[in-house]
Amino acid sequence: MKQMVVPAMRTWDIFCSVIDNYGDVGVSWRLARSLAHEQGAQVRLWVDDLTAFQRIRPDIRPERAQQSCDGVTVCAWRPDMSAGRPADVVVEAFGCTLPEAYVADMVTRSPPPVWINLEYLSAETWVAAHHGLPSPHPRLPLTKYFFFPGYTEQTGGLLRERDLLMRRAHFVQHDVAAHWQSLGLPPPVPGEWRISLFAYENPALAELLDAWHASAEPVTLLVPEGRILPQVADWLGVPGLHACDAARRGALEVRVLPFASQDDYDRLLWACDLNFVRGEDSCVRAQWAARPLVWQAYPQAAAAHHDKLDALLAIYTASLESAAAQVLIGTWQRWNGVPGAPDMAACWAGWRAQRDVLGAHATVWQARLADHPGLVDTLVKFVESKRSQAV
Ligand code: TRH
Repeated sequence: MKQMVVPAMRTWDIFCSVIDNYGDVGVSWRLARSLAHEQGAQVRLWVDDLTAFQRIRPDIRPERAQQSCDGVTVCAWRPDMSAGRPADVVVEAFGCTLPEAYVADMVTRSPPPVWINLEYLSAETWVAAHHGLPSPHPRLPLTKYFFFPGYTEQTGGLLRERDLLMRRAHFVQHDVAAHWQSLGLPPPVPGEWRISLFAYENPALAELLDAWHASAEPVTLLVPEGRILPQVADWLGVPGLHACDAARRGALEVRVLPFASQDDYDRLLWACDLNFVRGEDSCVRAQWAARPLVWQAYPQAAAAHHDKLDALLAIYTASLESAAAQVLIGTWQRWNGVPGAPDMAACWAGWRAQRDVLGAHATVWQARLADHPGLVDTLVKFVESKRSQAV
């Protein structure tokens, strides 16, 4: 019997519209880069806001219609764009809606491209039931598939470059002191906390800074430029804060860092004892950092993000001993405005008491996540299965 030959899917078009912040382009970029590096794919990444992209990848030139970056062809997604022949695989990141003309061109390919809608990450249990579902186009002979990242094998997995854990382990062993030096900081003194803070505006910030101000151990707070800075400045009683500013109040030293490249931000997460992260991508990176984290979910209407918060808390704390779990849950809830959560003074006392337990758990959690296949491998397998059905 003749074996069916499935054409290789070498070309990928990834479309990303930047709504606000950096998560959408951050995730799309990681996906594009890994497909090119690890799968030998020819990837075009279409982004409608290259200035936002440049923040996380400083060598991007926003004025260019097309440029090559780390093996990926980065294209400006403009209303007048002409993409030419659609790729073998088309990824619509976060339901960004493809250009109509491009969709019309997809029909002219036989078989048509495999069309993926890459969804937002959530640990909620409904995700497994929705992962991989088809959505036929209402008029055209095209099917779009919903691909959900997630924390279980019933989902699309988490983005993780193949060499990520190795690079991190090498950094932790050899490069942390040099990293602090590059940020203008001495090595930490015994007992000191080095904490990174990446956050949206947050009403719980002042009481958290109060707790660190009064802390028994020194706290060095590293704040990359961003939306939280005006609130930090208010608390310090200064008119404003800029990159490289520093201030000390009690046990707390605040250092403002220039917004880093994505790769440098990873290194900051690896180096710190505790990371406050927000949104989606930094939350995952903090988990790969094997350091304790406090997550601020992207705020949604009717507090829908509290369900996401609860879902991640449930799996993250499932095997954590009760006292440490209570500290983590209380802090995440307070940081996300969940009514009835303990105040930050109580939370911080808990962190001090549970420091070792929470630190060890972060390592265990990272290893557990690493047992699952990564998102890129899972996506490629999924796409191959859809293509073989189509030929
Ligand atoms: O920027 P975000 O708040 O993005 C959010 C979320 O992704 C949310 O799900 C989405 O709906 C909303 O945007 C529109 O948080 P996130 O996802 O952590 O993305 C931040 C990116 O910025 C991440 O890739 C890390 C990167 N980063 C740097 O490159 N340098 C830095 O100094 C910092 C602080 C972050």
